[in-house]
Amino acid sequence: MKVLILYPALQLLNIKPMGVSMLSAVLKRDGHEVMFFNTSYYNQDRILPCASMKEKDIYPPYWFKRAKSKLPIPDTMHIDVVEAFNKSLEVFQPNVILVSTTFVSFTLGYKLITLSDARGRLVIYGGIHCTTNPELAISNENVKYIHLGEGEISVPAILSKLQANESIDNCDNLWVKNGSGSIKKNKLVELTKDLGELPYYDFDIYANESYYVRPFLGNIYRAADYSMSRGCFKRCSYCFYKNFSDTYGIKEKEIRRYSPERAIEELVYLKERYKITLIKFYDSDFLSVGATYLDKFSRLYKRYIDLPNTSTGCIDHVTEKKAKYLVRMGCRSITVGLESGNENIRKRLLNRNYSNKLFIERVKYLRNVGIRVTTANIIGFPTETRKDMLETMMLNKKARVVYQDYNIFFPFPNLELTKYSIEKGYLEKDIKLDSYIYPLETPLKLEISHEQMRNLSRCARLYATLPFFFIPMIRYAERYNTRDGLVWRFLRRVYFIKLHYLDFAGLIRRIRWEWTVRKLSRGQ
Ligand code: B12
Ligand code: SF4
Repeated sequence: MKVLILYPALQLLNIKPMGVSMLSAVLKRDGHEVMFFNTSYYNQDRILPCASMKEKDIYPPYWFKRAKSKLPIPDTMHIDVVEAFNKSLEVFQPNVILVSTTFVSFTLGYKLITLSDARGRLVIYGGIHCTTNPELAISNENVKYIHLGEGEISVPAILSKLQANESIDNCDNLWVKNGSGSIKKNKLVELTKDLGELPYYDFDIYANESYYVRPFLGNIYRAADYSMSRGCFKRCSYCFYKNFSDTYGIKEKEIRRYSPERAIEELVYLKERYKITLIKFYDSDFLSVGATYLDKFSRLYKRYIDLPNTSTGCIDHVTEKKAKYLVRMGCRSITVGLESGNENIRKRLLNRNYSNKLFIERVKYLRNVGIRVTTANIIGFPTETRKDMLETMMLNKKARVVYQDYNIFFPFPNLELTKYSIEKGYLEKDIKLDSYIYPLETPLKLEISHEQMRNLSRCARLYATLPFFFIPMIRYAERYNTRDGLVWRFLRRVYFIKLHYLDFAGLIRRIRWEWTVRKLSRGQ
C-alpha cells in the first residue's frame, strides 16, 4: 500500500522526528511504500492559526541570527504548502494518509487536510496529541479516525486490513467517528515490550540535506537523531508522559530500553548509511540509565561509533561516575530541563523533587569533566510572580549554565497542571488555546502582564549570563526597550561576544574534557 506520512511542523525544524522514522521503518518492513511530507519546509501562511504567526513573529529570530546563517535553508520555502501538498498527493496517490501530531501541530495538519485535495481520502490522525486529548482531536469536523498510543503493533494491523479491502473500524488503538457522530473506541494494544524487536529508524525518507546539517559547538556536523529508550522515571505535571503512563499502568522506574549491543548495532548502521558525524540522543531522560549499563554502552560506543554526541536528561540522575562514562562515549554537551529555579514551584507544582543545592552540585559534576550544560526553562507557571521567574535566571547564573532556553508556559489540554490552572482560576475552562502562540504567549491570568512576561523572557539570557554589574541596564532594556531599542541591542551584542569570542569557560571545559579522557584511558 502507499502511505503518505504528514508531519505538520510549525517552524523550520531540521529534526528527523523519531516517531515518524520508526513508523516508516515498520511500514517498509511490511512491504509498504512510504512518502514523507513536512510542512515546515514550505510557506505556511494559509494554514497558520493566527495573525501574528503570519507576521513571522513565531520565534524570536534575534537570538538565532548567528546560527541560522550557517544552516542550509531548503529552496522550497516560498512555495505555498497547500499547493505543494496537493502536488505530492497527485504524484504519489496514497491509499492512506497518516498525520503525526502534537498539540500545536494538530491544527496545522487539520487545516492542511481540510484545504487540500486530501479531504476525501482516508486520513488517520495520530501521535501525542491524539493520545493525550482524543476527545478534543476527534471532535473536529471531518476527523473520522484517530489513533491512540504507539503505532508499531497497531499500524501494520490497520494496513493489512486495508490491503485486504476490509473495514478498519474495529482495529485496536483506533477511535472511529460514525456518520451519526457517535464514537467507537477500540481497545488499546499493549506496548512493544522488547524494543530490540523494532526495526532500525528509517532516515531514507529525509531526502533534503537540511535534515542532517547541524551546527554544534562551532562546527557543522551531519547528525542522527536517536533514542534508545521509551519512558521516563518522572511524572512532571506539565508533561504528556504522566497521562500516558497512567493510561498504560506504567510504574515509576519502568523504562523500556534497547540493550547496549542492540543500540550500538543500529548506530553503526546509521553512521555508515547516512555518513553521520554527530549523534543527538533524544531519550526523554538519557541520564536515567544505570551506571553499569552506561559503563558497558560507553565502552562499546567508543570502540564502534566514536562520534561526538549530545543528549537530554534530568540533572538529579547525574553521578560523578556516570559523568566520566559520558565523557568516555564522547558526550560534549547535555541539555537538562530545569524549568523553574524556585524550589517550591518545582516541587509543589511541577512534581520535580530536588533542591537547588543538588542542581548546582550536579551541574558541577558535569562541568568538572568538561561537559557543557545547557538548560530548558519555563516561565509563567500558575502562581508564578516576576520574582519567582528571576529566581530561575539566577539559579542558572549561580550554577554557571552556559546556555539556556526560556519558553513561556503553555497549558496543553488534559494535563495535570492545566487542570490545576483551571481549578484555581488561572485559566478559563473553555478557552480556545490554539489562538495563542506557543511558546510565546500565555492564556493564563497571572500577576505579571503578558507584555511584561514577554519582555522578561526576551531578557532572560542576559540576566543569567552577563556579569551582575549589567543588571541595571538589563532592567532598563526589559522595562523600556523594545527589541529594536539601543540598550537592548547593545546588551545582546555583549552577550554574543561573551558567548562566542570571550568563551574562557569553554576553553577550560575543553582542557577538562581532554584531561578526563586521558585519565580514563589510564584506567583511573
Ligand atoms: C524528544 C522530544 C522532542 C525532540 C524531538 C526529536 C526528534 N528528532 O524527534 C525535540 C527536542 C526536537 C522536541 C521538540 C518539540 N517538542 Co518535544 N518531546 C520529545 C519527547 C521527550 C519524546 C517524543 C518522542 O520522540 N517519543 C518517541 C516516539 C517514538 O513516539 P511518538 O512521537 O509519540 O510516536 C509514536 C506514537 O505516537 C505513534 N504515532 C506518532 N504519529 C502517528 C501518526 C499516526 C497516524 C499513527 C497511527 C501513529 C502515530 O507511533 C509512534 C511510534 O510508536 C516528548 C515527551 C515524551 N516523554 O514523550 C516531548 C513532547 C512530545 N514535546 C513536546 C513539545 C511541546 C515540543 C515542542 C513544541 C517544544 C518547542 N519548544 O518547540 C517542539 C515541537 C516539535 C514539533 N514540530 O512538533 C510536548 C508535546 C505536548 C503536546 N501535548 O502536544 C511533549 C509531549 C512534552 C510535553 N511537554 O508534554 N521534542
Ligand atoms: S522529565 Fe521530561 S519527559 Fe519525563 S515526565 Fe518530566 S517533562 Fe516529561
